[in-house]
Amino acid sequence: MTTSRLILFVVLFYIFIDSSKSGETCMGSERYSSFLKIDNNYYYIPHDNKINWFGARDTCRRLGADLATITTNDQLNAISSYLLSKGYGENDWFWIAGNDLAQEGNFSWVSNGEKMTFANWSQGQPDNNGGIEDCVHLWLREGQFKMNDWQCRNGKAYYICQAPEPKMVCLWV
Ligand SMILES: [Ca+2]
Ligand SMILES: [Ca+2]
Repeated sequence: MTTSRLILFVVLFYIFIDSSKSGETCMGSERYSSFLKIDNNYYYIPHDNKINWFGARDTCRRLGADLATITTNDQLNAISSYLLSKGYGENDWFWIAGNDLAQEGNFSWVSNGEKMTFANWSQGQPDNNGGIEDCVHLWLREGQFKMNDWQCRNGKAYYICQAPEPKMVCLWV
């Protein structure tokens, strides 16, 4: 065995040991994907299909996570910078956990039930347009990803899941 092959073998062996520590095994056509660490939080931001807010929340919950709860400007800036670095633009909208489903105009986080004490709304929002906008998403406005209220059921967007700790998930591919 040459030295380079030996090194490759050792590296693969440690990758195997490391992945087996998670206690999860992806089956068949599934593959692992990890939550991204952005600033001090862990996110999963798929960019495949657009779904409504309820579907987005269900998907996050199935992954042991929830829709993202953004409580500081630093956290929003970190997410916004990441999305901009990936080239996402004005047509890429991302659901987060904010909503005023329980009481019009009183926004809270579905993830923990807390009131939304922090928000960075884009200009003129939230406007509850048509009387049916109760779920919050991020969109690129005024050079940064900011918040807008939109239609929970009829609105289709990407979404941001947030996990409380580092996480690997199995995904269908
Ligand atoms: Ca509303
Ligand atoms: Ca709106």
